[in-house]
Amino acid sequence: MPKLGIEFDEEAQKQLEIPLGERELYPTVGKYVAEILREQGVTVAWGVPGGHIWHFVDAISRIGIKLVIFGHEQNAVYAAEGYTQVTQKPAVAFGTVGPGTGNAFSAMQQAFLSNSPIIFLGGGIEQEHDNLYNTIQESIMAEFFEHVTKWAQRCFYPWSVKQFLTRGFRIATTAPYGPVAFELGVDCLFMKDEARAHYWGAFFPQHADYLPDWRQEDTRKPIASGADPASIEKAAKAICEAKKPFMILGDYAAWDQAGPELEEFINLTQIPFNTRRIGRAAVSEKHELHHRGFPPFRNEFDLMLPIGLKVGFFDGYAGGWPESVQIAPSNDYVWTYINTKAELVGNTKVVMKQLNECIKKNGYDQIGPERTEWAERCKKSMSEAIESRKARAYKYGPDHPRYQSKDVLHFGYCSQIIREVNEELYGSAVRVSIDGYTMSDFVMPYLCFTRPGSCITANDQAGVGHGVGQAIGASIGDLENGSRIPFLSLMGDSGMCNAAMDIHVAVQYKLPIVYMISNNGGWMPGMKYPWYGPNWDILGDQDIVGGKWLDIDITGEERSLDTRYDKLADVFAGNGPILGQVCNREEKFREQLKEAYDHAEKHGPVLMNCLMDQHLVNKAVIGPVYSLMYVHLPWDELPLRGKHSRRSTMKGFLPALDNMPEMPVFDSWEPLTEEEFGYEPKLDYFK
Ligand SMILES: Cc1ncc(C[n+]2csc(CCOP(=O)(O)OP(=O)(O)O)c2C)c(N)n1
Ligand SMILES: [Mg+2]
Repeated sequence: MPKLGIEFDEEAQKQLEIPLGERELYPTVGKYVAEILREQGVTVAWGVPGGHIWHFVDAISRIGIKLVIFGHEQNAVYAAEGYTQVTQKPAVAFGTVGPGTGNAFSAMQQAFLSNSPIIFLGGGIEQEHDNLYNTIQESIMAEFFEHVTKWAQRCFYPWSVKQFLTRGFRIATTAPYGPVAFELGVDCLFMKDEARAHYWGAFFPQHADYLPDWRQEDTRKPIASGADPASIEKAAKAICEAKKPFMILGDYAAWDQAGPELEEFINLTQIPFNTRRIGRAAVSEKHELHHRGFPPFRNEFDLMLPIGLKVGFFDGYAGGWPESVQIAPSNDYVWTYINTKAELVGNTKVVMKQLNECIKKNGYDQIGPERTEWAERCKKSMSEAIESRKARAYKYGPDHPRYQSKDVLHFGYCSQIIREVNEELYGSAVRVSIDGYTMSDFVMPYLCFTRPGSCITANDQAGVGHGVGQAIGASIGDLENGSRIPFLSLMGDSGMCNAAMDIHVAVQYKLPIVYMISNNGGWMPGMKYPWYGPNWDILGDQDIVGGKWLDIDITGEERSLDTRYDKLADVFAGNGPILGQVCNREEKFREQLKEAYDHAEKHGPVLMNCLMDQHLVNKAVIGPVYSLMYVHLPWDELPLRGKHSRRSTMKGFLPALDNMPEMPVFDSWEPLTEEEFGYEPKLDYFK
């Protein structure tokens, strides 16, 4: 048990020569903050300190809560997110007024979009300066966080802090979950508690008062309730009658820790299921009815069951779905654009229990031959997909002529090897964060997970740079749960440029993280082949490879593949053991990954600088969304691959295309060949 500050220990206070408060401000807001965090079961707080917030940051430490200090607040909030997604406990992050809270913004927005319950504690300025902009670091974070939190509150009175924070934890963990932010500014921190006697609320103290352990032993637990029983009956009947149902487990399958109930449901009903985002592996993906993605015969589905799933952009807004039974953690997760037979609103664990009981009571678990045949077809489809994905990946393996002769790796081959090594060494229990745009496309169908909260992403934020912090938070969450299975953080080189200096935190705590950097020399370099030409030829002369600007030779929108991310290991080595590797030969990749896991498990982080084939691109880049992004580019200036994509995906939207000959979209796994350029690249990217 860590030593507690005197201000938290009434017995120790009695021994003091001069009572607390006679030589220092007491009681303090810091004490209030720390006590609530303790009451809520917080064990770690993530952030960057600063002058305005020392007051509560050191109180948090003195009460026995671990501070994990970052260089950038964005990474601290990402770490809080990784932690909450792995532990399903709310997480606390902090940053100082102005630059600190400003830096946290993007990660807070991500937490909002991914429903991560983060309690952000920030600093604030004294109110009398409002709108003068004449004091240091002036900003009103409660106002700018308003858009990306469930509740952003500027706090003025010390005596309301405890009840505000108590409410904050409740709001953050009420579905849909999400971040809350408290601005604990100078007025609040330095006002004497005794001022309360002169405040009007002193007449009615109870409404602002904090009630210790307000839900008694349940104070730390999210509030959970079930669905309307009549809707349960209706849903169970629809589920029983469906012949070809399919199910998608979303985030709340994980947040609500509904794995056992979901597994029972799947076994009772024999419904094949896919899992998404942190809901991945809410039921292990090794379950025989798990189907990664939809089967090719998805148009035969006759009932869809989205479970705690945000059915948004990345689910095509339910396009092509049959009617559904929606199981949602709150009304906000009931999607009105879905044709719905029944909706069950409540905590996923509780609702699934209700549903299972109803199914058993009515004998709906007597599975007919049609359902059995459906389940068998889906199982077969999954095992065939696993085999064909494997065959496709090996086609681009070490025996492929391109990878025999070039010192680069194919994203697809690496994805298959990651799958195999994760299974061989850890039975697929490795958690993974997905940063790096090109890798995210290739690797997703290859990953196999067995534990909920295993697939950590930027969710709808789709940002880059989150993986560094998320890996740190997730690893610490896993260590708290007693697991030292390494965490695989799939980083793009752009995410590294954004966030990598905070890897020092991973080194300091000897965290078992393998940062695998898919280094393709920039942000989506493969994008130039369909849309810009090998030299970024469509851009202005000052930005094209070979151009001159301020007498500087311009090398296009790329970084050198020789950017040595592995050498950050030397930079950070003073903080603890860290290994850097260069991976550029496919035949060595498997052994290097194993070596990386071994080092991570035994000693600490690893940086795998993987030199990737720059001629590959996320297939979305040649799909309809990017074709629309680049719809402004003149047809005659487009390279061949771009013409093909526009022709096949923008038909109807651009009627002139309809009269042109068919042009199939290129296979995104097939690296661009030299002949395809049509003209010489000015730099030799094949070296
Ligand atoms: C913070 C942030 N800035 C900009 C973007 C826009 N963006 C989307 S993908 C991408 C490139 C990512 O590059 P990298 O991580 O190196 O992956 P690659 O596609 O090169 O494999 C960018 C800049 C973003 N998603 N997030
Ligand atoms: Mg890149």
